[in-house]
Amino acid sequence: MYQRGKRTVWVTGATSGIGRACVMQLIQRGDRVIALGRRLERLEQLQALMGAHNVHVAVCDVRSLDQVRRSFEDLPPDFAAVDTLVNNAGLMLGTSNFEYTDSEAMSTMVMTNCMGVLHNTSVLLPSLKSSGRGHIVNVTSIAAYYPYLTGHVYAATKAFVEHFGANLRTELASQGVRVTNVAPGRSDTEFQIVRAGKCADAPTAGLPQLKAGDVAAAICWAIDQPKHANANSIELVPACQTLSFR
Ligand code: NDP
Ligand code: 8X3
Repeated sequence: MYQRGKRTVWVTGATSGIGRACVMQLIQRGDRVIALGRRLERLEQLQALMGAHNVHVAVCDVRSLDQVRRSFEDLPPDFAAVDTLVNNAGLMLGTSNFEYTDSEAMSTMVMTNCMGVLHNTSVLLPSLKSSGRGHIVNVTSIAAYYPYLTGHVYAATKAFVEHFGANLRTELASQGVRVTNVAPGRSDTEFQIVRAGKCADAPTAGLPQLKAGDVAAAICWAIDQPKHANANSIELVPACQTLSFR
């Protein structure tokens, strides 16, 4: 079996859901992880669970290029040689049609889902390149491919990341950096709670969902591919999630 060697992985959105599951699976496979998010208490709990020698944590809002840059500059030596970036932090806000969506929610989605990916990618890229085996995994969404009611801004941010990843791949392929887009469907995380906010029910309440660990396993699988192979994109949905009618 292919032995991929120990990696140093930067995971955004590690305080919950897919990001947290990803941190745990990577460490269980022997990797070192830098776990980022805004909620310090959650990060400290994760570090206590997984061990400080395995996981370095950093409070970082991905909307701020300065915070991303500082988090990278402050890495302890054991964690400084980052070769893998998982652009996972993201959110959807609101359950209404576009005309009832306020501009603050729109801006938060664009800044987090689009600019967050650009900030982390630009700060980490020199390290990924110099590692000689860099890998960027973007967590997008099936919303990037299949339109749905109330998807509007969120889905468009995920389409942005899909195209950014696919285009970035063309310039990085010759520089030893792989790019994978992972597009999950409905997953059992805090995503719908964040999305619905004060609303009682998210539109997907009660529907079958993937587990966060299912998506994390797909991310790990992509990272595990031998150096000569790249998983360009992975679309992973609950077996019963239909895509034209939801
Ligand atoms: P969660 O809400 O459980 O996790 C989202 C993570 O993003 C949290 O760790 C949160 O950390 C972090 N985050 C949000 N805003 C910021 C910010 N400004 N700066 C830094 N971190 C931030 O949802 P998921 O695990 O489901 O979401 C992970 C990714 O998966 C997202 O990109 C989402 O769009 C995508 N996705 C999710 C699907 C689902 O059904 N769950 C389906 C398809 C895609 P904190 O609040 O501590 O900063
Ligand atoms: C969200 C995808 O299917 O939960 O990214 O709306 S879905």
